[in-house]
Amino acid sequence: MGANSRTEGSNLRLRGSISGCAVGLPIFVCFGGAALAFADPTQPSSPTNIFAPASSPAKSIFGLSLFVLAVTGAIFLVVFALLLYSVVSFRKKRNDDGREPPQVYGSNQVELAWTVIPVLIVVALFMATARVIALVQKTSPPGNAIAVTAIGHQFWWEYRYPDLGVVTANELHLPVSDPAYPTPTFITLLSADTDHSFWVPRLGGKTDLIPNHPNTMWIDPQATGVYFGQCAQYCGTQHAKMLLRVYVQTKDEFNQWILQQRQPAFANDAVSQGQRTFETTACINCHTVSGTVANGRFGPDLTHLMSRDTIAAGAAPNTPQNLRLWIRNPDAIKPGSLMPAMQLSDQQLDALTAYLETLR
Ligand code: HEC
Ligand SMILES: [Cu+2]
Repeated sequence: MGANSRTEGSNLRLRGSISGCAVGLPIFVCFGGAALAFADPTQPSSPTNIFAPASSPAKSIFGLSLFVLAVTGAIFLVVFALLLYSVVSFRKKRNDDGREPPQVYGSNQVELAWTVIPVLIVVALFMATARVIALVQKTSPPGNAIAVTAIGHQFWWEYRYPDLGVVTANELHLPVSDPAYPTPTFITLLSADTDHSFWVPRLGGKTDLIPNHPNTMWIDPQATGVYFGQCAQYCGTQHAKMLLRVYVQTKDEFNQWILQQRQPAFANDAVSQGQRTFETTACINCHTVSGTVANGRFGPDLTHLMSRDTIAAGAAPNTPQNLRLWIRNPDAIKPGSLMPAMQLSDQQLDALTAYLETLR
């Protein structure tokens, strides 16, 4: 499973720690976990570590969460200390006479203090949050920005680069952004069916993909590498295997990748039998292979299938065995996927796999 199983494992770990906080484990356990997680930001303990941001929006969200954590942590400590003091110091003593202690009513100082201080705290939190929202939701791309349209499908991602003439699926390639001369990527988020959510924790916050309601987000990844994420909105049975992979490359590598993706699929006589099978079955109703009769858009564009490390939105590594298994019975890899098993013979499967293997 290689890199892929790593992602899934770490997603589980991430969720585990979040729900741990939510069900109310002692709060200091969560604080401790958080402190450990960002002990060394250069070495993220997991590829989806929200405490190791690598892009401006993720960094400002991270900074804000630290600020909120510090403020609420300080409130917690003060309140908890006062509570502890009262419980210990005013507990029932053996020589208590049982009479009611003196009652205090209507102190203007106390009333003012506990009204004004919380209001100031809320205002400070509000201002800090509003600042980050304004930055994260910036809508005007600079001239050198990369434009990408991401379309959520049950259960895979379609990526279009309208200015560069490239269409691909599941593995998003972007150039690294030098903080001194940022080249951000502005992503328009659309959905072909239901509600999805684009979440690559190290690059930015979640943004939903909603049918008939285009959303936008931007990221400027500042270090090369592969960033993982996943659809963060329940969109159907295989939502958990709708993984995100973002490949951040140097400018040269990225330009190289774009040039290669622009090429139409080149015909190869050695696999003409597989190509014929592909072009005479329903495959072409759902898949595009540019330069051929296949122009379906229900499933991923297969023109450069072999340039991808995984198939089925990160559900399995892209190996000949997995490809063959996938075409024979997609449910074996991704139960409930929207690609049908086509009841092909072993010989057809071999020919088809050989053909797909040439789509570089
Ligand atoms: C009814 C539409 C439909 C038909 C017919 C169909 N597919 Fe698919 N195919 C899909 C969908 C949808 C996916 C994405 C599944 C997912 O990731 O959840 C897919 C995924 C794939 C993938 C993985 C692509 C990737 O990058 O992840 C391959 C390869 C593939 N199909 C090949 C074929 C072949 C070969 C045929 C014909 C034998 C075929 N498909 C027939 C809908 C279809
Ligand atoms: Cu989804």
